[in-house]
Amino acid sequence: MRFDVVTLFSEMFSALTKWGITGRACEQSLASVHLWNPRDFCTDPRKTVDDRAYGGGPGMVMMAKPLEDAVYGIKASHQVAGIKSGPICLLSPQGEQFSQKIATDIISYGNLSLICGRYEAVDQRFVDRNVDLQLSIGDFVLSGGEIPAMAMMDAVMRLIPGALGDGESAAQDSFMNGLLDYPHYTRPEIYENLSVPDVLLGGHHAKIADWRRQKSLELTFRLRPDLIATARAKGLLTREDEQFLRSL
Ligand code: 4H7
Repeated sequence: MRFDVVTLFSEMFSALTKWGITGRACEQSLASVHLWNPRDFCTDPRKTVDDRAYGGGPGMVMMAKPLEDAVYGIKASHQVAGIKSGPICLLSPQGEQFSQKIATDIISYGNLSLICGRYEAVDQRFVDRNVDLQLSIGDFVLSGGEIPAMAMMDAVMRLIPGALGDGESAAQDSFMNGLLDYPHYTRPEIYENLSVPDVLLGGHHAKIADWRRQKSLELTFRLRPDLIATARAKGLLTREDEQFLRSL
């Protein structure tokens, strides 16, 4: 999976490329992150990437030209590599809500380009001419698109075959089955007078699986009833699941 990221702050991406599961995926070349600085595409000596907003108001606007030239650079580089360019995505508070479903869709594109906005906004003409989709990680405003880009890239990288180690499985991740995760426990068996549920100590694997499934269902029912409705509509709930839900 290849990511091309247009950002004024390329160093931020070492948080993703140097650490943990995403760092390992990059090291093993299961994922690659290509960073593009719009400043490198400026032609003026000052390397200007922002300017005041037409119509007035506070804050600066990212200029269309350096961003568009960076996108042309990305597309030329895809051509050299002999790959078809995937979607160009702007991380934006106005975007469609990112989800596990979208993460699985992105994997199938093979490559994705991410545009990270800074300052007050991005010139709309760059968006209209170059951006295929806008994604948001939630209803809040950030100073830049870098953190949303990294959040999305992390979610996508976990889905690359081989990116997770033996102990980790994307298929078992919460949300892959449409439900919230069940509670987890590790040593010690008693912590501050609180014990681990008996069933987890018994070694009866079928009983443990049933308990975990029921905890997932119960938590999802109480905290995110909307997810139960969606899982039901997708046929992800068994007759036993439905019977258990009725008992709550
Ligand atoms: C595109 C356009 C994503 C990107 C405008 C990005 C939240 C999210 C950004 C802006 C983002 C999200 C620039 C508008 C900074 C606000 C103060 C970057 N914020 N910004 N301004 N929810 N900001 O996914």
